[in-house]
Amino acid sequence: MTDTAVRPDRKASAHPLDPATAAEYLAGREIMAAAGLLAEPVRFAYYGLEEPPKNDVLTNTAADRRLRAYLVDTATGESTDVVVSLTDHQVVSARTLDPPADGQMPILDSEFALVDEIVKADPGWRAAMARRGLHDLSQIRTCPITAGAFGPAEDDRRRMVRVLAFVMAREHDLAWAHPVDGVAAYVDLIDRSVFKITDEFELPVPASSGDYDDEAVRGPHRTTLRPIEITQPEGPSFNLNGTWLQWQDWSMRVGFDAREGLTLHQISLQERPVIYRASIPEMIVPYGDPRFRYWQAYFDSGEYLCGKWANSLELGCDCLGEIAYLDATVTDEGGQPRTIPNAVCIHEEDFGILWKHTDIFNGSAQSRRQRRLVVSYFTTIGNYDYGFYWYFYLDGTIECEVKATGVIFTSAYPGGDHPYSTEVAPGLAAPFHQHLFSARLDVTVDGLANAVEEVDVSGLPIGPENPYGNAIVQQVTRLTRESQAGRRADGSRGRTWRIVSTERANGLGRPTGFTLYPESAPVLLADPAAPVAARAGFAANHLWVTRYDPEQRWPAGDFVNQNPGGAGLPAFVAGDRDIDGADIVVWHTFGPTHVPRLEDWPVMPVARCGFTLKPTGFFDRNPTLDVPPPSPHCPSG
Ligand SMILES: [Cu+2]
Repeated sequence: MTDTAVRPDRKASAHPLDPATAAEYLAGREIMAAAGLLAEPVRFAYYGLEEPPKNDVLTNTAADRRLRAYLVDTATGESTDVVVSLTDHQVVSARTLDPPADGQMPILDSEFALVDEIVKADPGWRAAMARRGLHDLSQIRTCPITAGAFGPAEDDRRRMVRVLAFVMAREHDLAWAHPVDGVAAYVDLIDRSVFKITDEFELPVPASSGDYDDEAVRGPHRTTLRPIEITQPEGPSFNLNGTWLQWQDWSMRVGFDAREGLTLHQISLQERPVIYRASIPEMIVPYGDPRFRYWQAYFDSGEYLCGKWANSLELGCDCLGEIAYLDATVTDEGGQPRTIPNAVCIHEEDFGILWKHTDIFNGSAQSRRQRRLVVSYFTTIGNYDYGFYWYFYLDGTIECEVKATGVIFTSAYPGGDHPYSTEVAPGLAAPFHQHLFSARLDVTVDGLANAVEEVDVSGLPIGPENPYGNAIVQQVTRLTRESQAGRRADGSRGRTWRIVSTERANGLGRPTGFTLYPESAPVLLADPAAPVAARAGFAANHLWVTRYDPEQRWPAGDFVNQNPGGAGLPAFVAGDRDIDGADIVVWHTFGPTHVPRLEDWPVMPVARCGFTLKPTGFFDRNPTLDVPPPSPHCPSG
């Protein structure tokens, strides 16, 4: 084993953007307790750093260290959004939500077990299981799914989930292979009762095993793979000092939040600012089966909290080579700190050819190797696992890649040519769905004054200036106001969005910039009048541009769970602020529409999606001419 763990220097001094420490969580908890906010049975649905405003960080005047907590009284449902100052030892604000208008707090860890108890004690649900021949409740796994907001109004006033069931007949069986279809229990988490059961149809519980680690299912392990070892005998080329990460021309701070997971701060290239803060603060997975499960759609960040479920990564298994890990500190619902060891993985990778040319005139034959710095984490939200990867390349390219893997959500296949799902195993269906992520890019390309241009390419028709019809032009449209900047990608026009500095010019006198290259996959496919479309307004467009506002952090609003809709980006742009030459935030929706394949069952090979940012006139030429040949024996003449 050549892998070694590179440990960060823990003695580095604290920075205002460093994640909250265990001691800080405890100190904040004491302030809330002293203020009477933590009477039993109040629970923490979220607890994390409330970052100082950008200007305070940039001017080194961020003096106040604050934490934010979402509190839920599990007996009354009262929900309170609290900010405390650790510096001043006091509660800064405590706002009680009006859930039908504001939304509910995210799901609590304990609500998973609670739901199982409530459902299994309910005579109506037991009868629905018994009608399907399911009498041994110890073999049934319940799956609580966030409820959305579909009315009637008396339902939307409850803190509730809807519950589907799966059969797990023996230890280590894969329950997702055996969905109990047609029936759902609606559970009030405060009353602790099943208040409604929908029982629409009965289909046999699919029987084929999906236990992908059972030799009877997978067959014997193949024996033909020889070892691959990654060695860096002189160590990696990056430096990690506390949360400060520096590699080649790049530098940034690495943060972590229980809700949005990995956050990157103050990303600079050759000491020129590029992005003040980059993260994936929201995602939705809406399912497309219109029958009794029409409500199935998860906002994994806003409703379940992606960061809280981060995996501890294992050297040689999850990550290969010279790895530096950062632990993440989150809290349990009592507000007690919990460390996730090795939550963030940092390493360097060879990435094939950087540039190469054999010149037919001067005989020079040269090639250079590309490398990238990788900062990543993996989280498990129910059946799916998501890896969030940020790549930084020698040539200034930034790439964000999300790796979706795990187990697809299943139902029973009704037979025939069911239009909304794929039959992936006998009698087992996987409904069509989307995974739509929202990236928040608080851009600072060469400073705070930025603007966004939409750039399309097209050919021109034959005419006096273009007699042979071969002309290719760019159409550049400046997006000057928020109302104008809700945009969709267009692959047929090669549409990109160029973020330019309105203050700095390159050597040729043109604005320095970075271009966002989208993947142009479909945005939200739900009807614009659908309840889910109101709640996932961000997913109606690939691009949004807003004026920076420290309050505007969450694309689907602060409180996503059971939010009635309209929060987040559609509300942010309602003021139609000027975004030309301003301190702006670029928001990008991306992700696949997933029509499951048989090959996605029983565990799904990684499906990737993401976007790319490339320097565009940020440099005056290829910034990697100084990269030396990779090895003395490579031609360099
Ligand atoms: Cu999927």
